[in-house]
Amino acid sequence: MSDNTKNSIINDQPRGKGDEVQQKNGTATLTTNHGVSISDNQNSLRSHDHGPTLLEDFVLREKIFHFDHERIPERIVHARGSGAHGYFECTNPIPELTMASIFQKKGHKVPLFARFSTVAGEKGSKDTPRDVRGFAVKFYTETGNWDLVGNNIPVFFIQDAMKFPDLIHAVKPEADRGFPQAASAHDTFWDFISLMPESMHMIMWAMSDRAIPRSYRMMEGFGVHTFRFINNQNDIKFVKFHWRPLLGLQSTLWDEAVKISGADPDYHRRDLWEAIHSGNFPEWELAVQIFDEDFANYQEYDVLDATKLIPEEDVVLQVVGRMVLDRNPENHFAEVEQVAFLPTNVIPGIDFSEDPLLQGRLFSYLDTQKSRLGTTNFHQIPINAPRCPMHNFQRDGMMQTHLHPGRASYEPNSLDEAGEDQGPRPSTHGAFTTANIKGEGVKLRLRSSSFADHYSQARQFLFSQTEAEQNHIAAAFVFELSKVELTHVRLRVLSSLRNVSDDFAKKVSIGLNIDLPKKMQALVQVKDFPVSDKLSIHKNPPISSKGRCIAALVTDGTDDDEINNIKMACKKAGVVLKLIASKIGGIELKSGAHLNVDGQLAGNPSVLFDAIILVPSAKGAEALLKDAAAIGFVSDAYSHLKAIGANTQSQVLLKKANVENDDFVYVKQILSVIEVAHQRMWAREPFISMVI
Ligand code: HDD
Repeated sequence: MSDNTKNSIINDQPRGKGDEVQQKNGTATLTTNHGVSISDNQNSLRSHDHGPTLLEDFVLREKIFHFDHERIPERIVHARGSGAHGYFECTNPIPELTMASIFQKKGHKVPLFARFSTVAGEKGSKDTPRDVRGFAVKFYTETGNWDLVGNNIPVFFIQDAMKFPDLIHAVKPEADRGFPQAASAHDTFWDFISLMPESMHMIMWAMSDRAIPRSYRMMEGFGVHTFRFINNQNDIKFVKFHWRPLLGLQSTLWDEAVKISGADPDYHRRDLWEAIHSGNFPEWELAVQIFDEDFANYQEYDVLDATKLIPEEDVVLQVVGRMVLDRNPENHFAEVEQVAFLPTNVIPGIDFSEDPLLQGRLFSYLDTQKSRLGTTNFHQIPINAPRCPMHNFQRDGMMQTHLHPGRASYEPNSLDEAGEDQGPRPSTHGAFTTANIKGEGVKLRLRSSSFADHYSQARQFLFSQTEAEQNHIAAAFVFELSKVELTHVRLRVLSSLRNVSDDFAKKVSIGLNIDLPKKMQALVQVKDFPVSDKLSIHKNPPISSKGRCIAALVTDGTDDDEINNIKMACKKAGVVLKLIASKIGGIELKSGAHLNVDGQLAGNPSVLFDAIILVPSAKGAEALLKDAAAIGFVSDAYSHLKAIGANTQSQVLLKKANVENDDFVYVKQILSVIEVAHQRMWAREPFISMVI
């Protein structure tokens, strides 16, 4: 039999917020999904105190039922992502080029939601693998939602959507073993690549530092495909879209990216969240490249081929507006997970091109949203819903949340003649119109011969990089191909690579210590295109340390003035300062005052920061000599080519970490570190790493 006295004691245990307190404070009462208030959220209903749980416990049943169904299928690609709200502001109207509402008036703003992602990894995978990054923006315009669903690399692996499932199957964890996670360094990926020479241009980008960005805030975005603009006179122009980050382009080093994965798998998500949370709103310029049929006809590549780009030197970038991300999501699932991007979401004034990759995408995304979000009514989820009026005769379906009044759910109808609402009607005024493009020919499955040159732009990309960047690309090839177990795959990659550059392929083969195989037959003669400086990160460095993060390593006895000066200088430069000490409880400064710190040394290796400053006391420095985390903190910063500021007391640490003095090791004016936190000392690299 139940012991009522015992039961009441257990039920009355403190729960943080008691019912009366909740009511007095105006806190909402806990209810079921159907609005019935719940008195006890700790105990299920049982037949007696040691008895079985009763079937009638609808509160328990509903809670567990809902929990069991919390997950929805993750995205097939781009599963791992982070997002934020913001706005787009038109800075340079272009009504002469397009009737798109957002480009008509200077200062005109529309809200938007952006989502950045990796491609290959699953939803819970790390943020910093070597991978392409998704760069998707949903503009909620007054003429409908426009989704620009791009990447941080301006070209793609394949030319035709027909190959997309194969590409993704090849890069995802291998079918039998289920690994590796979020990595391209494995047999099936490189097997596919070696058999698809069209991927070589994209592969050069994927092996470059573009694929290991420092932050979502510091990468470019590209619409990749050629699109069309249409103006009010029905004039048509080709257009390519580019996002340029105000903080400049910046990447990590490979060894750094690997270590960040362990130290903080959420590195990019946290970075974006914290920047917005602290009011440092990330910003990008939106620029367009405009060209016409004539220009397209005279290029040595096809502008409808997504494995090709148009160098900025050939068609200048015209800035039309800016995107500012100024609000973090309130609920990751409701917003970042449920946001559904559709390349088919275009607005009047913007139209597709016949790029066969884009054409395939136009099918794919609608399908995937239904399978992920479970209903054709996914557009009613708040993050996906247009912010402009929306009327049609589509009805019902699973999870219908709109109540459509009236008798008619068809068009045409004549209910107005009976005095009833006839519902919406098509209108030519400002409506979406497809560009009138003439086409003729024979129905076929064939790739145009203008898509045949797979190597010339790959070569152009390679030779547009600095020596250090080329070395990084070679090192990435060596790393990835060293993980490949099938010898014939390695050889086939090298034989294809010889078409990009014999010297470069030789360099990689030396790194692998294997003989260079015969050159793969290219479909057409490889050409030498002029170098394009805009393709290099190092040739277009960020202009200031704004938005970067510096760590100051402190110990008991650290000088108060030193810390205060660092704090002030960081604030002035717009640099985030994190104080790191051996223990999270903080330190006692030289003056005896207590100093709170932001992180514990063991959990905050220097890979998480753009530069470091060492300001221990003499006694503190001696103690740190016995701490591997402290030595690693210094030696990693040095080998990752970062600026190091070190006060006199910390010289012993530099010595123990084998740091050699150079222009980026500041032992006198340690505050100088703050001005160069966005830079890396490339000249140091040949001395400390096995660059090829
Ligand atoms: Fe895709 C998601 C970008 C080719 C099929 N893609 C997805 C996302 C981005 C891109 C950024 C994530 C959007 C988000 O944050 O939710 N995809 C690209 C780019 C491509 C590209 C720049 C080539 C230029 N994609 C591509 C092809 C196909 C797909 C050729 C299929 C034929 N992509 C998908 C998808 C995804 C997707 C399976 C997965 C989740 C989703 O759509 O919403 O439908």
